[in-house]
Amino acid sequence: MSNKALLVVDVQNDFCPGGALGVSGGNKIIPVINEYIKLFQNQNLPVFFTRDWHPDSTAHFKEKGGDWPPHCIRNTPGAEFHPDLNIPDNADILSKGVSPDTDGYSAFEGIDENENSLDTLLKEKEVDTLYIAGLATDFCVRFSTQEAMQKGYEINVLTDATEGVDKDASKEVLDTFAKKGGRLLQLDDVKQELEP
Ligand code: VGL
Ligand code: ZN
Repeated sequence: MSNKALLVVDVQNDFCPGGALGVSGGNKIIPVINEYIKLFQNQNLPVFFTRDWHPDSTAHFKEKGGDWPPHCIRNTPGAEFHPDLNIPDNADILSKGVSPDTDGYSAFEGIDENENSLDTLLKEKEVDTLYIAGLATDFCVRFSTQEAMQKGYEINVLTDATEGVDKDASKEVLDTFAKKGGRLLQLDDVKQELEP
């Protein structure tokens, strides 16, 4: 039984340079993420993708008291996954921040097209260990990782496959996870773990 899964958070146009909330260097991690995807696929391990998927008016946006300019409005080009991201046909995609009164920072708030939560899908596949990549280190990756730890998952943050809005804050976020027992890994570490 597989117990490891890859979780790719919010690699969408609006979080990449040129997007509404572009993370500087956000596109540079995509080739590395594609390597992780290949690695997990080759071992028949599940790969999950989240996407920020907001309505056009939401309490998450500044105009309604939130923190952010409009971004990742569902069914717009900014909300699409970055075209360089290799999404396998059998991947599970979870949409989050869908309702007009939530931020949806954590992947665990996401639902798939059948309204299954991430936690349900992970339990179904007997996943107990997550490898987490994506954008942004100091927001959605952080909240997703925190919630995964709270829920009892073993967590590995892929430091060469995540990028933050605030680079110093992102460093601190990673340090905090390491202190709490999460592991910080890079592609070579994961290759050694997964490839027999
Ligand atoms: C995110 C800010 C606003 C993220 C989402 O995916 O990290 N950040 N919405
Ligand atoms: Zn958002």
